[in-house]
Formats: sequence, structure tokens, C-alpha cells
Amino acid sequence: MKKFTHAIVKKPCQAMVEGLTTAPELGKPDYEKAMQQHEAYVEALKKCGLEVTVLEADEQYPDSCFVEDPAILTEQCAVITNPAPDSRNGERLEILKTVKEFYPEEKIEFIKDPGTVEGDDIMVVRGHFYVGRSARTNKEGIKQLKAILGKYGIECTEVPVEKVLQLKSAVSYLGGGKFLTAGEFVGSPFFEDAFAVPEEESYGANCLQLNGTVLVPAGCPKVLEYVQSLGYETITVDLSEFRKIDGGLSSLSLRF
Ligand code: CIR
Repeated sequence: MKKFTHAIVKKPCQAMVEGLTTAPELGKPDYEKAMQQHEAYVEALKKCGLEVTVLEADEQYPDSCFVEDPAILTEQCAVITNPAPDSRNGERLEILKTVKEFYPEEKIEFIKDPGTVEGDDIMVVRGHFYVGRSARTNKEGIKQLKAILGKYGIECTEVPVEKVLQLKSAVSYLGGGKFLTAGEFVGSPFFEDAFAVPEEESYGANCLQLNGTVLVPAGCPKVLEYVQSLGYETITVDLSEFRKIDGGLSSLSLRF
């Protein structure tokens, strides 16, 4: 099992209330509550044995707490992605400053225009990369990413994402060959040994397995029960305020 030792997170900024969302009916996030939830998330990462670098909030970018999107960190290299929305694109230069603290310059690669890629479209399964072709990650971006990762001997499979925002909005890999799938990925030939997350718990399809412990979003009892039935320790984290702006559990950190 892959061992994770570090995580990078970024505190939510007050402007997060203006973050991008496909679910305005959920209302705007409560910033104070989001801060508390973020602190609890950081504690959960620490309980999984990770050393956590906590970056200060950046009011320039409402969605900048979702650090998973502007970078992809692998054992061999780091890739600075190219987030599609104008309001997020500058996040890549901010995260680069931190990535440079952990990777030598020659191991830092870049996705360039007109290619777009976001980290939530990447799911790693035993070293193999599944890459969602979505509203945020385009064909050219995937071509560039394949070429970059190919230099390091990493192979990719492209997965069409049609209904949800990004790949991991509706699928996650728990380890041991087991997936959680929701919505369009239920029954997908890409992810065969999967628990079909019931629709009312679809937010729970994005869980994180870190060093044998699985972080599960609060309010997903069936997902929690399934994950525990596999023998994993679990930590439940309430991310209600991030959900209002489409942020999944994995989106709030980069793990490596
Ligand atoms: C966005 O639309 O970009 C943000 N509001 C949410 C990003 C979520 N990213 C993720 O789950 N990795």
C-alpha cells in the first residue's frame, strides 16, 4: 500500500462565499463554519500520519482552498496543471511556490494552453492514472499529461466524464481493488469492483484512503458502513460548507 507522508492544504478565504458552484440551491457557504470544518479536516489528515503544510488563505482566488486542482504530485514528478476557469487559473502560480519546496525544478512539469487539466480529474490506482475528460480537463490537456507522465513510465487511461464536474466527483479508489462509484460511473467498465453509492449519499463517493484509514464525508451512513466492512478505520469529516461550492473531500488537499 502506498505510504503518504505529507499533505498540503490551504485555508479557505472569505471570498469562498463567491466560489464557483453548480448547486446554488444549497446556499452560500458560512465562512466561519468552513474554517472550523477545515481545521477538523487537517486534524484528520494528521491522524492518518501525514505532516500537513497549511498555507494561508488567498483572497485573490475564491476557490483556492481546493488545492488538489492546480497540481498533481507523484513520486516521480510534480505537474502544475492549468485550471480551466479564469477565476482559478492563477492558482497554479501560487501552488508552484509551495511545490518548489518539495520538488527540484527539473521534476516540475507544466500543462500549457490550450490544454486544461485539474487535479480532481486524476485518480491513481496502483500507480496507473485514470484521467477524466470533463468540463475542466480537455483533450489537449490529457495529451500533454500523457506525454509528461510517459517520460516517468506512468501510464494513463482517459475516462469520459459527462454529467458530474470532475472524475472524482463520482468515483474514488479505496485500495485493494475496491472503488466507490456514483451516478454515471455506477456499472462503469473502468471501475468494476465498486460499491454503488446511493443517490442520496452521492457526495460520499469522494472518500480518501490514507495509510489504511479512510476519510468519509459526514452524512453518508451507507458509504461509511461499506468502508468499515472492508476493515478500514474511518474518520468522518463534515464538509457541508465546501459541498455548497462543489468541493469534494479530496479537493481540499494534495497528498504525497
Ligand atoms: C470549482 O468549481 O472549481 C470549485 N468550486 C470546486 C472545485 C472542486 N474540486 C475538487 O473537488 N477537486
